[in-house]
Amino acid sequence: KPEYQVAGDSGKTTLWVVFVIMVIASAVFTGMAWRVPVTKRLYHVITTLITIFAAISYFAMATGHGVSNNHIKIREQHDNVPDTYHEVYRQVFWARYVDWSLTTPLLLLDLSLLAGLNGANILMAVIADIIMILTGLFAAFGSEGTPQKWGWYTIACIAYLVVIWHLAIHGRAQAAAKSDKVASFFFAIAGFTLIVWTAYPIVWGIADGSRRMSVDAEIIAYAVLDVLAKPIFGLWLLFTHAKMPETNVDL
Ligand code: RET
Repeated sequence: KPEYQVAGDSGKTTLWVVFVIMVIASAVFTGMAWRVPVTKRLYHVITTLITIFAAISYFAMATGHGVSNNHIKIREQHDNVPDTYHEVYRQVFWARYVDWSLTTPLLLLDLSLLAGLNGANILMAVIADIIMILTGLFAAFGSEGTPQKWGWYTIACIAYLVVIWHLAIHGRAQAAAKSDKVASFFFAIAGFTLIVWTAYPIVWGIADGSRRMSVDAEIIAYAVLDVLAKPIFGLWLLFTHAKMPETNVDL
């Protein structure tokens, strides 16, 4: 008899709570955009799109639509009798990957504009980021729990290192060239981003990868990270931008 790993009440409630937080954040960021001239709204537009995409994805997950029951077979070996298989169906929320493939590039764009990164480096960081999310999707679905999924996971982690490289090395150098204030703000907010983002592959490895975390715990862990990575990040960026004219971009 197969085992079903599915969301319970705490997971479902959490999905709705985060949906509401993302809607409120989108409204707040829109209100903040309206207080500045349209030529100074680039960070506002990017940051609002991030929370709107997250709200849509959380709505899909909360209503039970952005999810699939992923089948895996775990082989059990016995002495002198044929192997048996333990079957597990675990809910995998594919809506997250749709969300991440759009929102993580936008988050990187926010950081890149703040640093004053050049076009070539921005594009390379964004493409590496998209490769990270798509290979993460292959890891989640591609291989019915076979070891190959860790191959995809490894490729995703290498792509993540490329993202970190562009932001940490080139981003920091460019920010330092702008001004001391921009440099220290970039160091703080990019450092915060690095810590929060790095928790995602850790949660993935424990939950989706090795199925040692319940679906509810997984939902709650990602919920905390998503609120930090999107609304909290956005508030910090937009409020600091308002006080720091050096962060303006001519685009
Ligand atoms: C996966 C699994 C494969 C290995 C790696 C991953 C990284 C994911 C990251 C996600 C960041 C998401 C954010 C969402 C917005 O709020 C795909 C989990 C490296 C870094 C910031």
